[in-house]
Amino acid sequence: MYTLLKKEGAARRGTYSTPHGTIQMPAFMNVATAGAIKGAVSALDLKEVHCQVQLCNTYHLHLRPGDQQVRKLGGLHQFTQWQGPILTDSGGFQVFSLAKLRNIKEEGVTFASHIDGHKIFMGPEESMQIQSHLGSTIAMAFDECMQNPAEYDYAKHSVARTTRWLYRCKTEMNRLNALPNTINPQQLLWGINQGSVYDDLRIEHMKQIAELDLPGYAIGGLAVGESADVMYHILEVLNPYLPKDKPRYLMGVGTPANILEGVRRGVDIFDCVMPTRNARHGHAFTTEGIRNLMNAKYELDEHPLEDGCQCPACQHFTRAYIHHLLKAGEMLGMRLMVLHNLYFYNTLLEKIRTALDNGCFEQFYRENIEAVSTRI
Ligand code: PRF
Ligand code: ZN
Repeated sequence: MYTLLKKEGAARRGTYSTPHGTIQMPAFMNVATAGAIKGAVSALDLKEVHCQVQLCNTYHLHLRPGDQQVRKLGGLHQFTQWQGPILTDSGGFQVFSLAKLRNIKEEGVTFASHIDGHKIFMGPEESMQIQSHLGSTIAMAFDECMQNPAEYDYAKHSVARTTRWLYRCKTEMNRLNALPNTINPQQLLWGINQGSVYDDLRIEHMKQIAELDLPGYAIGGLAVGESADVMYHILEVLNPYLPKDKPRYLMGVGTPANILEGVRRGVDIFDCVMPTRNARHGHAFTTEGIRNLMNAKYELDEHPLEDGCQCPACQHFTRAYIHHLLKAGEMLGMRLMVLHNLYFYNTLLEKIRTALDNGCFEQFYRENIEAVSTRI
């Protein structure tokens, strides 16, 4: 259940209670695609970096190790040892971005596995069944995330199908939650808004899916190649149509600046591979900007990644050491970078929440929006 605590402009401070704990919002989800954060980070580390919620992927876990296997092992919470909320993405996005040779029909999507090429069918029912086996806290609806740019006529046709898929997801989720031996009989289904870059399609779709009175709504199909301004515009257009008493999730977004802009336009929760992916390439996020630890200027630098940072990496290790580890291809270099970046993202959201609590989010936004994207 979502509780709105405070508003500043369109920005919302709220809480979302789930059977696996309460999420303080706005929040950032830490991406553990195949049940682990890339960079050798476990659920035990996630606590240290102030993570509140973990995101896993239906598509990846279905292919490997298989959702039936995760189910036999007690579900994702037991399997990964993360006891807090877990959101699983439906496969709707990964099928379109990763799989080869896909064929979309009314029933669902046939595609070839990116691992060994074998043919798989996934539709709304299959996606719900897999997510039910995984036992996540929140299951995402099975949608089509269109390529950008998408033709208007194609987008219109696709969104209508995504709506029909949502009805099927809801029916199937209700059936699965009522079965005996379901891992999480209180699994929550969140809907996903699509409509490419077309205001009218976005609004029409949002109106339709809001009628289902789902416990949460995501905005999908953004950050897929359109400009940031187009993304912000869609958020503004959708704002009046998003249910006020439900959380709003902007899928796959984004940079620290995108997050500040998203919160400012009413978004409650985000996920992104950026903190982990950039860490693996040597880029550390800091409040002063982005630091490239591969740079030779850090060879003898005895400062932590960020002065004053309380993350597990910065409390002990120097830029010089991490620079060396990255150069030497030591896994520890990546791991320390990932811990720092996740801590940065999670505490950025903490600072945003504190600013909202104190009625000074606009000031926080103005003071940080430039710095977070500077390269230093
Ligand atoms: N749909 C789903 N997952 C997603 C997206 C989407 O549109 C996006 C788009 N940025 C990221 N992850 N199901
Ligand atoms: Zn740090």
